Amino acid sequence: MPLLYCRKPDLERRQYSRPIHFDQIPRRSVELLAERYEVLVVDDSSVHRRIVEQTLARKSYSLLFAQNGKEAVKLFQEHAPCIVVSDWVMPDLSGLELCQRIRSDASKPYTYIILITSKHERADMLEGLQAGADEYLTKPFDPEELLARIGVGLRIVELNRELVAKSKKLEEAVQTDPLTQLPNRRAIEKWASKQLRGAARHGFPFWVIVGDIDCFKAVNDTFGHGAGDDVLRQFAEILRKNTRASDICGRLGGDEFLVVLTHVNPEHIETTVSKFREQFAELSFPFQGKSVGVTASFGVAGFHRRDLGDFSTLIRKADEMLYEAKRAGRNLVKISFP
Ligand code: GH3
Ligand code: MG
Repeated sequence: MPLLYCRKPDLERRQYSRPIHFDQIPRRSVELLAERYEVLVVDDSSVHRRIVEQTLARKSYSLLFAQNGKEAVKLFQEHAPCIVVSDWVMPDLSGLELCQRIRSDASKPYTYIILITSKHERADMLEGLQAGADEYLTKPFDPEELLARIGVGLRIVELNRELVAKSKKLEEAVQTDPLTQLPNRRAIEKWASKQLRGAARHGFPFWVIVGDIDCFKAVNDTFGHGAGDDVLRQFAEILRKNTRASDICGRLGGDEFLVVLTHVNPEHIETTVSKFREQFAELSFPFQGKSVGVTASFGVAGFHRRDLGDFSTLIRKADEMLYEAKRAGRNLVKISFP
């Protein structure tokens, strides 16, 4: 029998968009906040499950119940509850093994595990903690203590969520160009090196395109740095809207941008890149009461699985093509076919 039953609180569930510190919010809000926390209770004894349920019913947690370890693993995979309150001795999978399974799953946010067991020895407690439990209570447990331990668990879970959210933001920031919000060189290189290995293995077409704004220094010198920034943002927008979600475009630095396209056949690459060039050349910038047009040149290098080249070699090749386009008069696309 898969899921025994799952009790949700009667109160309407509230969504909070960002983590909140417990000590920053009024008491009533703390109660409401509890509703977004799922607590998984695991015990093969229906009597013990009922006792834990009655204790936790004083708070508005979302409760999930499993009557054995296997059910608990299934519910954990589906719900990723932030707190697990588990018995130790169970017929199929013990509480210790459940702890180990939960700790070995790095894809889930941190789960606070409380073991409740009739094992009273100090060695048992140490074994439980070493298996991954955060807390250890012996039966018969004190309901007040269980609630207090869950409170500690929630503080830790909340801090952990905050940390994960902050490090995700930081990770995004170091990989994003602040002016255009496009990925920067570091992000593109990381993504492209992986894709290039895929292209070598599976033989799909892979193109590196370097785009550079023509005479951009003159835009800055004539209309000011703010106008130059507008041009950079518009160029970025054209690249972004013409790049599929499965590909990538970004800013290398200055007025130089990079696009990596995959799965485009050689007979279509010129038309595809010319679309970037044409759309940008069609724009008109209203600078100092004038309507100003700006163009860009593109160098393209293709990869074939026979090649041994790495990503930086491809950028270098695309750069050579870019200089050819500049030499030939600008507002052009030059391609090095693999
Ligand atoms: P070419 O056609 O040969 O590419 O000539 P160019 O003038 O575009 O090339 P150059 O490399 O001489 O000039 C690029 C300019 O881009 C110089 C630099 O001051 C300017 N630049 C670099 N980063 C920024 C930025 O973030 N904002 C603005 N407005 N200008 C920038
Ligand atoms: Mg330039």
